[in-house]
Amino acid sequence: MKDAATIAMERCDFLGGISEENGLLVRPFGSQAMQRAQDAVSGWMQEASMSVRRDAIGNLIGRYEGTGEKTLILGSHLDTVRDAGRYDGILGVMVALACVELLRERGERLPFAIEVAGFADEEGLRFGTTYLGSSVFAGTFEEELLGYEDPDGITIAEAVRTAGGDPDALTGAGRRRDDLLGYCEVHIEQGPVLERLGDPVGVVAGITGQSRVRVEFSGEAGHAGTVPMKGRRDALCAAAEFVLAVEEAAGKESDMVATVGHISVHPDAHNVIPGKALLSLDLRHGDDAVRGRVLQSLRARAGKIARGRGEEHDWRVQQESRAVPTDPDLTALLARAVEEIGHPVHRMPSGAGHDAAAVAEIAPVAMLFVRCRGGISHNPAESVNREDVAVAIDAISHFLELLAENR
Ligand code: HGY
Ligand code: MN
Ligand code: MN
Repeated sequence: MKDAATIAMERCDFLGGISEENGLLVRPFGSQAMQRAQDAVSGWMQEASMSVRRDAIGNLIGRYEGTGEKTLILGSHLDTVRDAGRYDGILGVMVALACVELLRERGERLPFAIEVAGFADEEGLRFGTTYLGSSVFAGTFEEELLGYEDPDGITIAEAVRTAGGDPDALTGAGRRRDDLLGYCEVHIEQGPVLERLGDPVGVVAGITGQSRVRVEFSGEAGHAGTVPMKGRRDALCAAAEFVLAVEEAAGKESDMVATVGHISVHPDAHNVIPGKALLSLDLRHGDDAVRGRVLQSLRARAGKIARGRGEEHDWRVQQESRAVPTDPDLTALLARAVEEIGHPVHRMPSGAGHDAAAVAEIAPVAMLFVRCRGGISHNPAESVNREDVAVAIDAISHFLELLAENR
């Protein structure tokens, strides 16, 4: 009989093979690949005696009934970045499912129901936003996002409808705070700290705040061979100057990170001076006031660069997520569970965003990090080992027992 950690790892491998493109793992919101992945997870949930549903935005939710009224939510996200690893998000859903399967094998029912959420969009790959799935779950979805378009001009509303959801029901689909005991998410650390400490798992103290901005510079397209350098209004040069300004600004602030992960030019031809350059800005810090100050200074800098080159620029904040501390009581119980199964408790911040940040709007949240090799993530080389996954399953199973004792 295979152990729970081996099964969880094998399922991550299987889901890692369900991609929208050949040759790399990419599973965006509302894609065929997401549908196929959810169908697989739904089957495993049903085998674990869970009822399964998809909510208005397409989050997959499996429910294991308990004997009390309240519900504990476990889970993470099933979407990925582009050229992703197979554990970011997915491992959290598989560990949650493994814990329910262990209860079912023992024929055990807890004094609360357990729901395992496979959120439909945490990365925001397709629409540049983040927490689309968990924000609907938390009742904080902003209606203005419905008009956001993906690179093919398809809006979120259209994508939700095509995937079988109901865009008109997104703002009202939030769960009731009173129904929920809390939310606990297991996620790979995506950093090197646990590996350096030699700890299999870590307890998350808080999740960083982030700003996602769409910045576009507009100059004048022209012939690469005939337009003299003096007087050009090259949009890509303005963007390049801004990218370095971002790196410089973040480097000056301790614990700040800033990334331009996407850039595209128009008309994107070897012999044409770029008339437009569109880039993404991802700015993060644990203190929202510091993040806000740097964001404003970068906005001013973008304007100054554009004016200095006789160009225009467009600055559009796609989304802001505040820094979120995890719930002290739930986190203390999770730390106790880790300690009682014999592992050191290392409390640590999360530089990555997680669905827990969105669900924290309606429920106490706690997070458990799992060591990952070299801290590598958002990269196909992402890797965890079976023993650490087994520790995570044991920790969450014991956390459930402690929570049940307290009911
Ligand atoms: O970007 C993040 O922090 C997360 O992976 N969505
Ligand atoms: Mn991620
Ligand atoms: Mn993630």
